[in-house]
Amino acid sequence: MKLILAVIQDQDSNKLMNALVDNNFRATKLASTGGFLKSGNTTFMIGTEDIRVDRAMQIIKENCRARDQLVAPVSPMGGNADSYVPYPVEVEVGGATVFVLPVEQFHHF
Ligand code: 2BA
Repeated sequence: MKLILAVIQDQDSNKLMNALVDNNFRATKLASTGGFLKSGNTTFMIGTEDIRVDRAMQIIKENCRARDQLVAPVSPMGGNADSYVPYPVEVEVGGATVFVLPVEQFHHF
């Protein structure tokens, strides 16, 4: 068994959850925060048999798309003024960032 952890954008979360449930995957949605943008994103926890990992990955790819997001400049007050960027910078936020972990034990009481 594997545990898939997928960090995705909030905008894609309902679509992804519906697609997973339609394909008989069990998933848990967690509210999370990205360390770089410090804004909300969504983390899916999907427990599944090894042979279904590729299908789950395909569904994630089909339902999550990359978007450009603006990073607001952070005030240099109390920080290092040398690295201060006075204008918003655009970064591309995935798609999805996915980890696949082996599951040692699974219990469902
Ligand atoms: P954030 O940390 O808020 O990062 C958002 C986007 O900012 C990233 O998109 C990337 O394009 C950019 N970025 C992140 N760190 C950067 C840096 N040090 N310098 C320049 N640009 C940077 P994604 O790579 O698609 O990541 C989307 C979200 O996935 C991340 O949100 C974070 O919540 C999660 N994530 C990404 N890599 C991870 C990792 N290795 N471990 C845990 N979570 C991760």
